[in-house]
Amino acid sequence: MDDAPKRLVIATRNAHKTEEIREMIGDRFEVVDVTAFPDLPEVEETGTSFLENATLKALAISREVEGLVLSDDSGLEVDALDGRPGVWSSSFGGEEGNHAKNNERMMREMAGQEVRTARFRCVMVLAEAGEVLAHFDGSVEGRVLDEPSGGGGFGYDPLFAPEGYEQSFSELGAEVKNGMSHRGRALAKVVAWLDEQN
Ligand code: ITT
Repeated sequence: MDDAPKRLVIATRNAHKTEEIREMIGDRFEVVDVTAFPDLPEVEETGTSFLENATLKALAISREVEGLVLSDDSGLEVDALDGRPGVWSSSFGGEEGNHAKNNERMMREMAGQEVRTARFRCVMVLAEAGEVLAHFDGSVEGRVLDEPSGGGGFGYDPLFAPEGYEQSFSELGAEVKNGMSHRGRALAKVVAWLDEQN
C-alpha cells in the first residue's frame, strides 16, 4: 500500500497563506502552491465575491495540474467602511499585494473612527480536473486597531485584534491565529469534508 501523503495544490501565490495551510493541515497532505509550477497562467480575479474569485482560482489551476486543488479567497470587511476593502483587500493601498501600503490606507481611512468592528472572511474551493467538488467558508470577528503592532503574520494582521483580545493577530502569533482565524475555520471544514470522503 502507498502511505505517501497525497498532494494538495494550493491555488495561491501568497506564501503566507500556503504556510498557514501547511501548518494547519499537518502531515496528511504534501502542501505545495502554484509557485512550484512556473508555467501556470496568472488567474485574473474578476469576481465580485470571495466565492466567485475562489472558484475562478480553483478551476483555472485544477485544469492545469493533477489531483486536488484548494483555493483561498479572503479579505477584511470593515463596518465603518461599508464592508470595504472586502474582496479588494489585496490592492486597497493601490498596489496589488503591498501590505505596507494597504495598512497605511487602512489607518488613514480609520483615523478618528469610533466604530472599529471588522471581520476577516475566507472562502475555500476544492476542485479537481476542472470541476468544483465543494466550497467552505470561515470568518473571525474583531476590530481595527489605531496603530499596527507586532511583527508576525501578514497583510492586515498587525491592525486586527480578534474579539476577546487586546493584541493583534501579529502579536498573538501563528498558533493562536490559526486556532481561531477565518482561514483556520474554513480549513477545518475542508479537512472534515475530506475525511468524510475516505
Ligand atoms: P492569491 O490570490 O494568490 O491567493 P492574494 O494575497 O492576492 O493571493 P486574495 O486575493 O484572497 O489573495 O487577497 C487576500 C488579501 O486579504 C491579502 O492580500 C491580505 O491583504 C488580506 N488577508 C487575507 N487573509 C489575511 C490574513 O489571515 N491576515 C491578514 N490579512 C489577510
